Amino acid sequence: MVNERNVAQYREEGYTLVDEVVPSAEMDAIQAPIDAFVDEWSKVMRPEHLDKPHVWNRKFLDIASHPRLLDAVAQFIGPNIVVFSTHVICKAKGDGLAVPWHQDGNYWPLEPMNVITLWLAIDDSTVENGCMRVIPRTQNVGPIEHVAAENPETKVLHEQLPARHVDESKAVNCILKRGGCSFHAPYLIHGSTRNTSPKRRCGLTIRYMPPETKMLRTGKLAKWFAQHPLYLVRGVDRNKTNVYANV
Ligand SMILES: O=C(O)CCC(=O)C(=O)O
Repeated sequence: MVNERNVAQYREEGYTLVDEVVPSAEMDAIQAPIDAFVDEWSKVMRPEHLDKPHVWNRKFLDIASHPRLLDAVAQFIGPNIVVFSTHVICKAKGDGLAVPWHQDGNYWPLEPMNVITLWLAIDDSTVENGCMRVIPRTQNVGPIEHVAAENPETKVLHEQLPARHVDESKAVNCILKRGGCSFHAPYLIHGSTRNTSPKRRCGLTIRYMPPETKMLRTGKLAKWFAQHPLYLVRGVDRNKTNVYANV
């Protein structure tokens, strides 16, 4: 479970890793619908790009509302919890794309940028199969302008941070067993390498925020987020900051 040291590490270094947030026996119920979803959709698109599945597949909203995940997230953002977004990033064995170094906050119309990503390991995530990598203590640098990604055909994103902002010698590998989670801050510099190993690497990201974070429907990403629903999955929004879809 998340403990005080995890919370302190998240505040100081912008990330933390927690084993067995979901115990193995309970992971079966989470993994089965994700595997089925990945198998179905990877026939028509790359399985790294399964963005926002919770908006049109109820099972993902149920997973994002799992009491163990919400109990964990509450340690970082408090008792009132909104699901902002989700993404299945599945790197097939032998053929997984890299995620270039980036900051998530660059893409999100949130104010303030108080949001946390929970990355749930659906498979064991190792250096060999392309686990996430983070640069600790970069969470407070604020937004940095991204540039076009090099070799975009090998990458999940088409933008990346300029190399001068990334000190790879400080990178930490987020090695996790299935059911473990990493948590990272919105401006933390992170990415991952390709998966050329014989093992699949699948992760489910869930982006949670407290209701005090407002989702803007204006600005450069207005079109992309115009219809994007928010779900208040635990607690209340006392100030009525956002409008929510039915859970
Ligand atoms: O799954 C990965 O390798 C990268 C995940 C990521 O960039 C994120 O969760 O923001």
